[in-house]
Amino acid sequence: MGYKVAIVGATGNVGREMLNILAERQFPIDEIIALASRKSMGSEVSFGDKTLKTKDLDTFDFTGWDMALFAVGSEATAKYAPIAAKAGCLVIDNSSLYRYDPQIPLIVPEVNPDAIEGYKNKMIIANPNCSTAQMVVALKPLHDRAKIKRVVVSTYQSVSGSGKEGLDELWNQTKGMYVPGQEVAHKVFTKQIAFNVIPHIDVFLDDGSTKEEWKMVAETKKIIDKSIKVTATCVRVPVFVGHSEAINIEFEEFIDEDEVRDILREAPGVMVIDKREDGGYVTPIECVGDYATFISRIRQDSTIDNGINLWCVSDNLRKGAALNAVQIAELYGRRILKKG
Ligand code: 11C
Repeated sequence: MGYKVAIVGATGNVGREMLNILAERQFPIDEIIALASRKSMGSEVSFGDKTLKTKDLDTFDFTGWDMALFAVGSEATAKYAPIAAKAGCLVIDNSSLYRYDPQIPLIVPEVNPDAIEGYKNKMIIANPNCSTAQMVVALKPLHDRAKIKRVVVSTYQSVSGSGKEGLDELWNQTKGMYVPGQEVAHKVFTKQIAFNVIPHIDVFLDDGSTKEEWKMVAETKKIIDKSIKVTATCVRVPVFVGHSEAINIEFEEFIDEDEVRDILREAPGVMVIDKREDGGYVTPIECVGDYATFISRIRQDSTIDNGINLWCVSDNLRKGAALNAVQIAELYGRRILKKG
């Protein structure tokens, strides 16, 4: 016996990955439905070796459905998630709408699985921002050993974080550079992204940081420990898929680089690739389609007492979004619904 699962926003980058991952992981499904806005209705999406025709989200009745994985913007989530939740269907939401609501659990299953019990509050569970998800998977086992005081992180985020339009802009702008008269102006991004980097993701806040940077701070505190101080600089880079992060960690207690490597080798969801030689580290192009968060370049930071530097790479559409949502669905099935 399996579950009845709805994918909301099935035609987007993340919705399609959710379907791929549910099929890959053989999630126990009795019935699946792909939902989309009326304008995408009828489009076809793949689910394993099957093809699903998307149905109209607007008229869908969630009664009797176990869970709905939402991969739409905050506006559509605000409209439809309460309808699904009210019908008794658990919402696993990939937007940022509910993440900071103290009543709603924000879950990375390798890090804070026990937070699942909070599903009862509103029948909604939030999925974190992609740049947070991969970072907390690496930080948690180290925090458990030596207590983290402060994290300084710089991100190198791929354009797929901006959706299909971001992917198209990088592709067309790059091609256009070589064809006189076919140059493509920036639209999705605030400056040219081809052959460039842009230190700006999401909107600016009053203190000069961006909302993407603020999300990394607030979400790390909510998922791991509110005492951890985080300062972030988030940068968009001309990479299609895969976010990278240079992370500097200051601990309460001394921890040496070999122990960090050993702890991370054993940590769930983490893969350590760390050879001190040419190419002995992971780059974003190598993480595409993978489930793991890859850690490389682990080394002592000798400028502070208890410091470690590391490099962290993951597929932002998978661990950063669709995979994490499916892992939450698995956790909810295993711990709460217990079917099958
Ligand atoms: C990006 N991290 O790379 C963003 C995308 O809060 O879920 C995901 C935004 C979010 O642009």
